[in-house]
Amino acid sequence: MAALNQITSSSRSRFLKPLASFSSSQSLRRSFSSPADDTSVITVETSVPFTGHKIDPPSRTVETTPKELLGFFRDMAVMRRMEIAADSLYKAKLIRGFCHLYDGQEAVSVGMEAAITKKDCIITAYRDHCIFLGRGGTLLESFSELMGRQSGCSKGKGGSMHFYKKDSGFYGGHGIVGAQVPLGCGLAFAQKYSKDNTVTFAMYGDGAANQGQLFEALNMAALLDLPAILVCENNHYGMGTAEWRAAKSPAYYKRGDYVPGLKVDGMDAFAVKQACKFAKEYALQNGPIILEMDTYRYHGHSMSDPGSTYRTRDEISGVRQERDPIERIKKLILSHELATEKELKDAEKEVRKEVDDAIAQAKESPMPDPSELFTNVYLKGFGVEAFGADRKHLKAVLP
Ligand SMILES: Cc1ncc(C[n+]2csc(CCOP(=O)(O)OP(=O)(O)O)c2C)c(N)n1
Ligand SMILES: [Mg+2]
Repeated sequence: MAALNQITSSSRSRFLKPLASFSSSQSLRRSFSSPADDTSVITVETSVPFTGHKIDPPSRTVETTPKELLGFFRDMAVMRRMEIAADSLYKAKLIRGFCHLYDGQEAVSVGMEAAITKKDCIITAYRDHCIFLGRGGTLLESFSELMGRQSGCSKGKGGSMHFYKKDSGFYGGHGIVGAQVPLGCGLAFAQKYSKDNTVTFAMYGDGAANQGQLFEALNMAALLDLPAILVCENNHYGMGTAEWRAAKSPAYYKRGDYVPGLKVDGMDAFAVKQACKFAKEYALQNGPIILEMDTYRYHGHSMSDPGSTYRTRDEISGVRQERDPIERIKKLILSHELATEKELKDAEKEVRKEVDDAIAQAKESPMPDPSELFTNVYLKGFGVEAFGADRKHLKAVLP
């Protein structure tokens, strides 16, 4: 029962380490009486059955371990706290520009990572902070990027919407609604071409699901049997527009027509894990598949949206009470007696401290040098030239 205490006490500089390395580290092994304990098999049922479109859905029974359960709790607690802290930093004007928070949707990232490897690729839209953490990014890189500092994952030049981590298969971080889906299919094309047995998860929202480019990309992916998994994170709103006002059919898992799909409880990390494992196997053999993750965002669309004009407070608090992804995992931990309530509370306190420490460290990092303004924009030596309006007068050769 001392599991969580020991997890927390061993995590002094957690903000410098990626999530995955934390949850699989020696600290957990020390928490149990024998090394076999933290990997002993626990069987859980998903909250609701999967619903399939043109495919038989996987089983609701999912295998896990104490180590995974505690890791899920911890990783989601870090994500939640990071987003809440980002909200405060924004209000204090330390984060500027666009900022879209992910709290409520954490189970999608955590469940997906549990089913795949860092050789698989992920690409997403602008709600990208927690996806980056899930891929192994650190709190320090995240807060630095949010505050436009040099130690950010995009050297402080991308900001909230442009987090990247290519060394573990994270390709951003995109602000144009839906545009990441064709790019994701391109990644899947490269994976098929190089025969490396990996897949791409291209994530998009329910609003983006109505975009034409998504269907064009899906058509090509299906023609070429690309290992592309289209993940529709259905949080039920595109900005302030409810799904039913924007979509004639909000059954997004069916919207691929000839491409099979699966509807998944995106608030249940184990359902997400099961669905992503299933989808990866399917996509490697057969080509694209759609996963609709039924999820919810607690914050408004972005920082300029209080999030309460187009939905009721009761709706938000109802989801928190009934479906919260962290509470679900907490209940499982308690029912399997892997930790006590107090240990979980202590772990949350420790997470808070790690987040605060990371923010303090990020504030120490300088802003990018002005000379960085034109770096990483054009590839050097490609002869990019800027002409005047008449297209004749050469104005500048860009670096
Ligand atoms: C092509 C394009 N059109 C419009 C916008 C403005 N816009 C930004 S986010 C958004 C809503 C997208 O909602 P959804 O796909 O459900 O994603 P969520 O924000 O819910 O995660 C819109 C319309 C944009 N960024 N790009
Ligand atoms: Mg949405």
